[in-house]
Parts: sequence; structure tokens; C-alpha cells
Amino acid sequence: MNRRTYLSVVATSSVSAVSVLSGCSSGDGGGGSGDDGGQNGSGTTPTQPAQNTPTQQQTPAGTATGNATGNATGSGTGQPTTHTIGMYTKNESYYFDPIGLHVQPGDTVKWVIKQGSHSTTSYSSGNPQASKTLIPEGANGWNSGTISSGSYSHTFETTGTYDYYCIPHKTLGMVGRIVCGEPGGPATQQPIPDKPKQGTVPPSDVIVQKKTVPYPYTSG
Ligand SMILES: [Cu+2]
Repeated sequence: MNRRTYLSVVATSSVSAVSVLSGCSSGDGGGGSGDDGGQNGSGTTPTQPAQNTPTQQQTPAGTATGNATGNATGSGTGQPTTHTIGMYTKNESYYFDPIGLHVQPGDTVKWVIKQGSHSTTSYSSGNPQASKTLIPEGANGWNSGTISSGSYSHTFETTGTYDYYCIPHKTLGMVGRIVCGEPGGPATQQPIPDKPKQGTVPPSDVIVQKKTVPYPYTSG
């Protein structure tokens, strides 16, 4: 600062002195600071890629975390899922397919008419022909009523085993079982009163193991 002030004074007072001194100042100041800046800059620049490199090495670690999350979602413990069960009239049989299904609390089951007219109706008090309650204590039952097209959906919140049937075809063995989370409740303590035309209703633990049990299910 003082030197520049001095140079300014000199420059004002002497042209020849300005030429000499300005040459020196531009060489020392401009060149020097230019070199320093360049070195500092080039020194700083490798430092930043060096910092970026560890950051990029941390990124694969973050990717691994993402994979773990993806696996958790894939195993059905993540976001709520909507499952589909078909309702069929085929070959003189009336059935739900899959007949057994494992869901997680918060999941929705959507029953879809594939052929014929059917209902999806839980074994629970208030539903027609439900002689006994076969859903967990405190759980919500459901009844679509008989429909001949479209679908009916129910969301499961309470863990346990749910048995259900079709009103028109209950006595013909159109029944199904859903396990929400862990098996439990009266459906695990007594047999379902209506039997499928083919095979049996899969046990709760089989449903948990297989996730989806197609119709018909025959053990062994
Ligand atoms: Cu039916």
C-alpha cells in the first residue's frame, strides 16, 4: 500500500522513474502474485479432486444403503402393497385364486371378478351365513355383496389370520384365507367350516412361507 502510494507519487513526478519502477512493480507484483496465485490455485485444485475422490468413494457406500432399502421394500416390509385375488367360475368350480395370501399391515387386497358373480365376505358377525367369527379380535370384517363385474378392495390393519367366503358359493367351497403379518386369532384355532371343492385351505404358516398360494392347494 505504502509502496504503491510512493510509486504513484513517483509516477506523477517523473516519467523515467515511472518507466523503471512500473517495470519493476509489474515484474515483482504482477508476476509474483500471478505465480503465487497460479500455484495456490493449482495446489487447491488437486486438493479438491482429492476431496471429491473420497466423496465418490462414499457414494458407493450410499448406494449400498439404497440397495438395502430396496431389498427391504422387495421383501414386503416397505411401502403398502395392493394384492389382487381373482374370483372365478370355471369348470363347474367356484374359487378364489390365490386361495391363500400373505399381506402386511396396511396392505390392500383387491378382489377382481374374472368369471361369474361372486362376493368376498369375511367370517365375522353381521355378515350373511357367517356362522362363526374367523378373523382376529378387534379386526374389521368386510362384505362386498354379490357383484358380477369390477372389483372390491379391503385394507388390512390388524395382524392375524382371516377366513372369508363367497355368499352364493359358500356351500360349494368358495373360500379363502389371508394372513396379515403373523398368524393368529380364531381361524388358527378351529377349522374353516366350508371346504374347497379341490384341495384344502392352506394353513397359516404355509401362507406365510409361500406368500401366495394358488388354487387348488393340496398338502403333501
Ligand atoms: Cu362365488
